[in-house]
Amino acid sequence: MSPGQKQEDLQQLGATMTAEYFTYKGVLFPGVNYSPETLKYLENEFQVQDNDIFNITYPKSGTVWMLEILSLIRCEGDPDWVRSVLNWERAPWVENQSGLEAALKYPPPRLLTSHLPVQLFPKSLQRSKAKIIYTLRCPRDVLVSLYHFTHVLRIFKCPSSMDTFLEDFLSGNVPYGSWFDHVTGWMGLKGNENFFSITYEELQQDLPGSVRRICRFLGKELSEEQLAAVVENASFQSMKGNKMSNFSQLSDEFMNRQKGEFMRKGICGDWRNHLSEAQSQRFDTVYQERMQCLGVTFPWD
Ligand code: PPS
Repeated sequence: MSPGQKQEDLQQLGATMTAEYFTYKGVLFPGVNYSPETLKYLENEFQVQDNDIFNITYPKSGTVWMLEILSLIRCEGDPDWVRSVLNWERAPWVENQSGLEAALKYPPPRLLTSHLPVQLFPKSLQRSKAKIIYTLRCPRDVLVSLYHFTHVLRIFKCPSSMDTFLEDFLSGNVPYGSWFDHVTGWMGLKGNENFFSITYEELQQDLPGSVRRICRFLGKELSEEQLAAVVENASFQSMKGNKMSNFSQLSDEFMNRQKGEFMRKGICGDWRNHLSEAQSQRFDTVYQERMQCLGVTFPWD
């Protein structure tokens, strides 16, 4: 979600830290560091390059974890880069103002991040050989992680209760829109040779095996030692202790650290601690309705 914008920049923009949203083509976006102009430029004018690698996710699905894995793969397991450069500079979020500026200055080959739904993604992707890595996570865990994060990240509106947030999530009335649309949209690229999907649950279950699969997709060969270094440095504990990866460097203007932290729990199935039986059933009903058309089975199904 990283706005990656310094306090001074915000002041220059005349922006205040109020959690306002705007809608662009039916999708909700935070009002700070995002604008319809940037999204329009990105969709129509941004040039995707053949050697770009895109880390794409719906929010709270493992974005920053995958960003770390890709950064470490790029450096063959050497942690220098991830320990010295902020993650939102290593793989900027192209859809926000500061991320787009960084992407435009990024010397190729670029490592870029995005939460955009497929229909808002740069059109130039269609003519390119850029590689897309799409990470998904159990949507109930996404819901819970996002619920907590709305209290921490000040550009998000705080929901009044889990009940209201659940309904907003199910109807797509949250930043970046509907999880269901995002997943069905991006998974429509499955089978394309430049598209690779993986789940947060697979990363949790077998990180070395997942890193091997990602390397194969990227055409990158790592020795066993290098692979072990990627795994070690991308662990929850390593990332939690790395100030370039744990968002501790993001200004307090953005983060309300009294309410929690970015590296929260990093586990699968935490939704069981937060959703009531009734909420879980309500989720299930909509999930069945919306996902049956996809014909893909996920680890959480
Ligand atoms: S964001 O804000 O959309 O970019 O967030 P995102 O990075 O997609 O998701 C944040 C959740 O990922 C967890 N996380 C990890 N889990 C396991 N291992 C590692 N290394 C790791 N890094 C980040 C993070 O804790 C958030 O999940 P929750 O459930 O809130 O703990």
